[in-house]
Parts: sequence; structure tokens; C-alpha cells
Amino acid sequence: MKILHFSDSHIGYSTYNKLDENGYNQREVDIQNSFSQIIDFAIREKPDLVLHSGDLFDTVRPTNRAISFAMEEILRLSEVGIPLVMIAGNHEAPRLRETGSVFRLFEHIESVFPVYRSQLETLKFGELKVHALPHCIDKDTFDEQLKKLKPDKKFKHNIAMLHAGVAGLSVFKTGEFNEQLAQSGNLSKDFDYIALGHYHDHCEVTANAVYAGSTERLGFGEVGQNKGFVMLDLESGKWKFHTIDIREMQDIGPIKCQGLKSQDIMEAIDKKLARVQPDGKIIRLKLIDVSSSEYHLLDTGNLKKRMKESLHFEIKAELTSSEQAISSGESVFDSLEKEFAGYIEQKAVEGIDKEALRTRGLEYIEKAGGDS
Ligand SMILES: [Mn+2]
Repeated sequence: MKILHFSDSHIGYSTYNKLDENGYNQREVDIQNSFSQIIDFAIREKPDLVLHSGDLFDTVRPTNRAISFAMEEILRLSEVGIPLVMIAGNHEAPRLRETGSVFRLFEHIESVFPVYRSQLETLKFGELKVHALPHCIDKDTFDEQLKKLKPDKKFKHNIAMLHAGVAGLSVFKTGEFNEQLAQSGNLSKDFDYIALGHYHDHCEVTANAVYAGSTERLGFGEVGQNKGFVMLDLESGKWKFHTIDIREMQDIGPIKCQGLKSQDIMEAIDKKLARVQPDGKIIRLKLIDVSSSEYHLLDTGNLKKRMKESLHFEIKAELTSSEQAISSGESVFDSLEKEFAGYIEQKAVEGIDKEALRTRGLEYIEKAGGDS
């Protein structure tokens, strides 16, 4: 049996201002393309089963466009008879049961098995049993369900799926914002494979537990990461990571600016930028230890003009210790509410419910009198 494992597609995520030729946000389209590439691969290579380990959507209430895109792609799999098991991740899991889950829509599609009810569910495919644990409504429920995650000896093969952090991996610090963490002791070695989602950098956690990683880079935090999916051969137990073709993201620098005058900084930047081909890339220039007075003397308009063939160019300047960071993404300012919502939207965060953060932030702004 051949199994394709992917995760964290975040359909509906959009950022930056560039639109494609049809007027859609280019990054939203990029994210869709990465998803389609994997569906194309599946249709071509015909695995016996496809697993998606959560965060199919970026938000609890995806746009109609995001939903119809996901529906069309998943239908393509269904039409060729490849079963798909998908668990809900923290991004699409509602905070309140009453909200309901967008995953319910997919229950009506043949050979698609969405698991989203805040509890462990099992599915049988011949000699294989899939134990699928979605993101749970709260930590206690998750811990309780996690205890039930055990291979069934009556089956030749057992696969677990979960969308969570794994304690012991340094990237997951306990206690932050409702983070659901599995102790590595909960991840039984007797599973043939544990298909993990949540952490966006593909990696092997233990011999049988693997994060597929996200299917696109959701911010500069993921700049150096390859994106793709895992193909597993259940008989041999061997798996292989396949990379997909995604837009280039490039971090330039950091340029250490301590004690440098603006002319010197510009010179250092010139040297770095001379080697950069900006065409279609997402580019960030990092300056560190720069004083705000020198920073403001930099001809950033000229830099942006030179990088205009990029999809996005930004300068991230870290000011000398006592001063605050400046980020020159956009220079146009909208209402405070919109700025805040936009900021939250483009921030790639793990383990934080964006929807809740946005709602609470907007409440605080309103209480404080909004723009006034
Ligand atoms: Mn995610």
C-alpha cells in the first residue's frame, strides 16, 4: 500500500498586495497552486490513500473562493477513487461547538473522510486501520483522546494522524496559547507511521512520526524550508519526502549597521542587492543595529524601485537596542481596525487561534475608542 501524506495547506491565506492577472491575491493563488501540484501528483501516481494532517483551511470561516477551490481539488481525487482522510487543525477548528465545522461539507463526497468532531475516529482500509485525532475543542479533551490513540493488533497495519506539537521538540514551548502537545510517550512505536501536522517545517520526530510540513511558506519564519509531501510504502515502512515547486523567498543580509552612516549602509545594501535577481521573488532585506536617524535617511523608495520586479520587497530594520523595530512593508495606513486585522492576517503563527486573537484585539480597539 502506498500512502501520500501532506498537511497545513492553509487554503485561503493571503498576504502582500500583488494581484495575479485575474485580480486575485497572488499569494493566495500560490497557495492554491501548491495544493493542486500535490493533487496532480496523487492522480498521476495513484497512492492507495491520501492523508491530510490538518489546517486545510487558514481560518474557521474560509471564503467562498477558498471553499470552492478545496471542493474542486478534493473532488478530483474522489473522481479517480483515491480515498482521503483529513483531520481538522487548529486553524479551522471552531472555538465554540455551535460554530460548526466547514469540514462537514466534505462528508458528502465519496471516499472523503473528514474527521473534525473533537474526538478520535478510526477508519478501516483493508488491512490498515487509520486512527485520526483532530484538533480538539480544549486541552483536556485532547489529552483524554490522545490516551486512546493505540494501534489495533487485529490489523496488519496501523497509522495515526494528529495535528499537534510534540513535547521535547524545541520549537514547541509548553503552555503557550492553548497549544496541544503530545508527549512523545503517547506516540506509540507500534504504529507503522504517525502522520503529523501543525509544525510547518518537514521533519522526522521519531523513527515512525513525521511532520509533512506546510505546502507553502506562510511567512519569513519559513524562508529556508523546502515544501512538499511524504510518500510512504506501508509494506517496507520506508518513506520519502518529495519537494514541490514553489515561489522563491529570499532573505538578504543581515547587514550590521552599528556605527554606520546612511551612505555606508546604502553602499553595503548596493553590494548585496547587485547579486539579487528580484523577478517574482519574495524578498526581505534585514538591517540590524541601525539607528533610527540613519534609517530615515536611507532612500528606501529607490530600493523599492530597484526591487519592483519582485512579488514583494520589504526592509526589516532592527534598531539599536533602545529603539524600536521598523518594518517597511506598506507605507499606506488604513484605519486602526483594518491595520490590525491585516497584521494578524499576514502573521504566520502556530498554536495561536488567529480568529480569537483578531476578535479580542478588535474589541480592545473598540473599547479604547478606535481611531479617535
Ligand atoms: Mn498550520
